Amino acid sequence: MWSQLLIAIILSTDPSHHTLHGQAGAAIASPGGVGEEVRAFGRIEPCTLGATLFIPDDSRGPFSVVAPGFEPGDQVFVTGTVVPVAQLCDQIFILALDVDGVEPAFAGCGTLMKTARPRLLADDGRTFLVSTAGGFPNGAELFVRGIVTPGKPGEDPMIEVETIDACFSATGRLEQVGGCSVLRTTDGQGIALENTSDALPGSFIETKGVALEDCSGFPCVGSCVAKNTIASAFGGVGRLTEITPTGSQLDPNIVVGFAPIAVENPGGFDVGDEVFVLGPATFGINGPVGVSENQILPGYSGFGAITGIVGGRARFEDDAGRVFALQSQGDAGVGDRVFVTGILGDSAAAGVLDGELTLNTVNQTFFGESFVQLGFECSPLGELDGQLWTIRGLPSATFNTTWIVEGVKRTACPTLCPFACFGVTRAGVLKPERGDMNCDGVVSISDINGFVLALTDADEYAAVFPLCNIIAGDFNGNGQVGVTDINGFVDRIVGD
Ligand SMILES: [Ca+2]
Ligand SMILES: [Ca+2]
Repeated sequence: MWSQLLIAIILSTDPSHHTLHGQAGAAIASPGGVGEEVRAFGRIEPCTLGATLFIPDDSRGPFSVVAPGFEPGDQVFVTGTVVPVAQLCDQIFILALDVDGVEPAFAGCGTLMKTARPRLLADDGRTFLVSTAGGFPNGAELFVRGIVTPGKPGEDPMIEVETIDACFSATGRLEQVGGCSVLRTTDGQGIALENTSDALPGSFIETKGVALEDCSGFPCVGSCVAKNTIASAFGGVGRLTEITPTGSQLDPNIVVGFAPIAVENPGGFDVGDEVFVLGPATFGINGPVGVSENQILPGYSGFGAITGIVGGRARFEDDAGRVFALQSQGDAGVGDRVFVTGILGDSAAAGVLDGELTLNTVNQTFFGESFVQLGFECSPLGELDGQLWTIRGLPSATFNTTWIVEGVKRTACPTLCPFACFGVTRAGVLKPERGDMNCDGVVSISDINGFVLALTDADEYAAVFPLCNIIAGDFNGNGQVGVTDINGFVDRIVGD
């Protein structure tokens, strides 16, 4: 049975990249053919059943390895040979390395300190002696790569320097452009990367490495970075919900339903502002929890449709009639109803368009009814389109009720539950109780604004609460909301 499964997986494999944390479409590690010699810097990552993964910095692999004494996250230099043995790792078969040697290594940026012996104060807080300063001045920001040897008692460990160069550091989204892996930054620049490690196209990453002057070895034009390391970052749109002297909270909506994320730098933005945040992130079991040294720019999110392609760029018209040019259109085509987020920027065609959206996401949306139920640790679960989903972002977790939802089907879900995630962006209970004007399932003072709107401007009410039924404000049963319903509403709010 296992061999049949292995064959099935190999046959269904796209060898151009591998998915370590994806779901369906599991891939076998490649390239890196059997019999190939590997001598590479990289890092150790967890596998299952005690095995470990080696992820080289040269975009080969990953490979399963036996590396006693090393732990996930360790930077290493590994020598070995690819063998025709596959290890099941996180539901993916990974080719194994017959390891000749594993040595601790360092690859990263830091500040050169020219004391009696040159040292590197690494960005991760560690201090190393370096075998050479490479002619750089004191205080230089450098990218150093080499094998680490333990220091004498009381001394720092020593990096036997393999390369030492000026440090290049950037954060952005990994994209495939032709045959080229590019880091797309917030200013629109595309930087070709030598190493993409196990990062998936579309993911936000932080990379550190060496900026090359000659990029002729890369399959794309522009700037390029070699020997680079990859770390996960957070990039996305949300609303600032809180600003404190020590930082801010972001309620992110490209990742609908994630817990709020702590944002180190709120810039000049205020609570309630929609912003795009990008920076190195710390991650918890359910996704990102904090972003530091972040960029913060005006953000946008909205529902609408792709209306056409102009000059090679998709046009997006949102439900308010605003028209934007998109940097990328994802899998969506003209006419598709979508939910779009991105950085809101001025357009060169100002006056024609309402702006351009860069580093944007385009998700096709679902609109319909969902029965919400208890799923124990996966709660709440919802039925949509004949399938069970982990529901994220519902305004309340009222079980065994039917909601009208509009949102985004997400293939990856940042939980340990076996169901894919549905991110709710707008929701309303199917049959709101009388007085529940925002149709969140409960009657409270938060319904007052909705009632006033229903009373004064039914069209505006429908625009602000597109999933709600205005008839929830009809207390005297005459089929419409009017001044004769005010007493009933007030009685209901104050508890009769
Ligand atoms: Ca309500
Ligand atoms: Ca009425």
